[in-house]
Amino acid sequence: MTSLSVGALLHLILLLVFLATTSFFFIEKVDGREGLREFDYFKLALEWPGSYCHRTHHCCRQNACCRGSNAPTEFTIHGLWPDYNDGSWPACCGRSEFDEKEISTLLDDLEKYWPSLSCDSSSTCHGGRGSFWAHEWEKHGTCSFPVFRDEYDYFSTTLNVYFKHNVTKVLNEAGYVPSNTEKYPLGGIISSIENAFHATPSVSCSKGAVEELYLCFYKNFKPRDCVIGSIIQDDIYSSKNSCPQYVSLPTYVSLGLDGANDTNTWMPDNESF
Ligand code: U2P
Repeated sequence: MTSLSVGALLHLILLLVFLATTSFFFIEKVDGREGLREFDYFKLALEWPGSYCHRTHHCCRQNACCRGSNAPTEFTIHGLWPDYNDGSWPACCGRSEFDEKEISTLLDDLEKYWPSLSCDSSSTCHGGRGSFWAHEWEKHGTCSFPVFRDEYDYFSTTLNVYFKHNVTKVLNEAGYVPSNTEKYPLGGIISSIENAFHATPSVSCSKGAVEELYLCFYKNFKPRDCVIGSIIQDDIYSSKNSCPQYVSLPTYVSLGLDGANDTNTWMPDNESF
């Protein structure tokens, strides 16, 4: 009787340990809402429009690649991502849905510096689809608690951090100017950012062209390295995204919504008008 109780007790303890471990894993990696541990640092992800816009095969109003002479020619914002030091990150941490009214006073700046470079709508955390901003706020912004508590704070601070760290200007001043013929040493690009901001960025490429550049920050927005020791803080050096030793910063000529006159790659997307 006593030995049976001890055995049952041991089973119970093992079951409890198992449940505690698996539910922790589930909450942290899958659900990403309650019980989530606080993130470690921020990553500001910047997109190079010259690379992204080459993927635009049809035009629509929401895609900044379609703005003709007003299409972006400098790095634009992809998002401000709360990340963990182990290379993973939380996602979809809030139940509230994106509300554009909360950031109405920021819309001009967001259109200019944080535009969508695609005609596709983005997934939201509530099973639907929405704007690029809705996706970024719901997936990443809601996980940046307690640094940000609302949408306005998240978007306005991200814009300010972006304005304070002008990567395009730093690269231009170092001679890394947009070109469809030049190739630049990746090490030189990284060093020029390091010299300007005193922290090491990371870079991702597609077909030998810079696609994204990441600046990393402590929670107080002081710059920090994106790479700590031997741990690379994202998957940028995976075979899929790795940059070669020499990379390009391609330019892109946008024909614009009304300029799709004689090219067969630009088909106005009627449902978007
Ligand atoms: O890298 C592919 C996508 O994974 C998400 N990502 C990547 C690195 C990181 O540190 N944090 C992070 O969230 C991004 O997803 P998105 O915001 O585009 O949905 C990134 O594009």
